[in-house]
Amino acid sequence: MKKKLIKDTSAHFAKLFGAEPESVFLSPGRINLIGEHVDYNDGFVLPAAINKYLCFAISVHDTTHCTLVAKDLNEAYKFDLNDPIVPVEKMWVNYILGVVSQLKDAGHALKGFDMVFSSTIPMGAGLSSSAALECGVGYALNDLFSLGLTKERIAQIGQQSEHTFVGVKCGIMDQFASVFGKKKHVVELDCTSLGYTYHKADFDKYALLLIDSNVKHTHLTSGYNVRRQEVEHGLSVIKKHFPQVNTFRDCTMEMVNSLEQELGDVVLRRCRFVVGEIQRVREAVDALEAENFIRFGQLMYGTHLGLSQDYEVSCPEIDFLVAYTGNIPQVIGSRMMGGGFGGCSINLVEKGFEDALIDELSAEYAKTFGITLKAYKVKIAKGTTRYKDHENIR
Ligand code: GAF
Repeated sequence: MKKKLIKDTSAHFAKLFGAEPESVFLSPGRINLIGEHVDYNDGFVLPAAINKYLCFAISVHDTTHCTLVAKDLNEAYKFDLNDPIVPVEKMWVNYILGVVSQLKDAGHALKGFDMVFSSTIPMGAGLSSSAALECGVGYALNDLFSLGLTKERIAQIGQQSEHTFVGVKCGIMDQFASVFGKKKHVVELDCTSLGYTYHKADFDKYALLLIDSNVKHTHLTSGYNVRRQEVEHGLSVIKKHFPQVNTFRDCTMEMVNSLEQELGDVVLRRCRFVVGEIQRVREAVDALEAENFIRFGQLMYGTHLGLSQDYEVSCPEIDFLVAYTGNIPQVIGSRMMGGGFGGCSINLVEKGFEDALIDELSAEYAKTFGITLKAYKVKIAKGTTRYKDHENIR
């Protein structure tokens, strides 16, 4: 699948530009085991890069012209590096321009380039195709023009691109996972210091299975930014009463509950979720280290409950998919994953039972919602990289 993606992207490049691409880069999507909506709340997260990729075929040249081609959309966009770089109407272009504009503003010397990209990451499924796009472009330009950026900086540039050119005030998790992914490992990321630890993602007799609800989410219209405002307000109230608190990780549930009146029902529940989720990730890491997968799975269900009832970022379709697995003994953990309002659930399922689960869920889901679901058996993969062997693939 990866080789086919590289082959097809390179062939498309050759067809359009009359020569093979000089370089090929791969940038993966991500999953997140636990730690949802806490990356922008100074929490800890446990994501991993997966074997679904955006592939970039690129050649640079001695002009200031750039041509971007989104193969899957059959769309192209041209710009000149000497012109002011501002957001445009085509959303996919903005993820890229946001990166280029930051590099330009930082005084990096860029040259013109032609780029074709294509993807095996399903769009709108909560697998962070946008972070893969931003980080893939940042990584490729850093490599091609020897800009000397660290991987951390590339992730931050990706995040910033989303803030300024797309308008989603996302945290750093997706970009970090895409760039720092390691085969067969999850990344425990401290979202305050950006310190990280890899843990073996070996769930013994359990496999990771993503169930795509086929309910498309877009964070912009879905209230992601509203959640951020709500918790920022909540934290400012907590800090006023508890001066020892700097971030949510300093808060206890008792502190939050003591401010019920002033926070009001909605903000109270948002803050409760955040405090609980930060705690759950700590426990989940311990459970993973102790190979207590049953406990890990219970924590996943706990996260889902909080996301659904307190943070209110789930949807009836995903709630159904998660609740249904509660009656299936071969599933030990399930929850909505990512920003929410649609997308995928992530499940820990006994190996060998995945297909039976997919069949059963598909039938029940179609009966209830009239929607066909998709399932992805993902593997944990390496982060953004230059693909060295592309010439041998064709
Ligand atoms: C989206 C965001 F982009 C991430 O930063 C993160 O907040 C996630 O939603 C929720 O955990 O994917």
